[in-house]
Amino acid sequence: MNSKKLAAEKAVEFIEDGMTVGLGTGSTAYWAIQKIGERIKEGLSIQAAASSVGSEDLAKQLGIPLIPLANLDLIDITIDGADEVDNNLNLIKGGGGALLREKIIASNSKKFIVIIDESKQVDQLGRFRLSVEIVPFASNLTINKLRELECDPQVRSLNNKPYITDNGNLIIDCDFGKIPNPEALNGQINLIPGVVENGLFIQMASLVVVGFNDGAVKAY
Ligand code: ABF
Repeated sequence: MNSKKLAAEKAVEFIEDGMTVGLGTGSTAYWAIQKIGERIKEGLSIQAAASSVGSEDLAKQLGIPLIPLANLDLIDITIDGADEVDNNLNLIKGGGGALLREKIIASNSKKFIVIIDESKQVDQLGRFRLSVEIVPFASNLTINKLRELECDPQVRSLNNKPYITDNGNLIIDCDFGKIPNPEALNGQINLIPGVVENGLFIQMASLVVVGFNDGAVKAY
């Protein structure tokens, strides 16, 4: 049973005609975009904004009408994955490298639905390294400031080169261990000059839809 697909398809049921829809990024959001594409073929009329170049390309292939982020005022509903979700609806996102656009879209959405498989549920955030997007031109200085927060910062790489985001920035993956106060850490990180955004999404989710390996789907 594909638990990511189950959660994604459940979330897509919330989309109605006329809505502006935020498209997430990653292997769970992939299934949501596929399902939206199917519903468009059946007559659903929406416009969508993508959180990454990858999701934009997929949406184009599926005939989903797109609107540039710069032209948007408000998004009705956004459906996106996460790397971890705790019991207070706090998230770690950013494993896919699209956290900046994802956070902008989520924070401008009337409803933000997070879709996960059961492995992403945690009691306390921090098992997954926290991604921090930084501007590249002063990277060592910014990384030193992150290190002062005691997190073992590592520059993300792809094919032996630094990974560059859709926005031309670097991703620093930081191991904070368990994060007892995500809200405070979010503030501390974003106060560092050179940091663009980090992957902590504090109580932004309206609904979490979880797919289970046995075929169950639960929302809370
Ligand atoms: C995006 O994709 C990210 O914010 C998150 O890092 C990742 C989740 O990945 P997947 O759905 O592929 O497990 O939503």
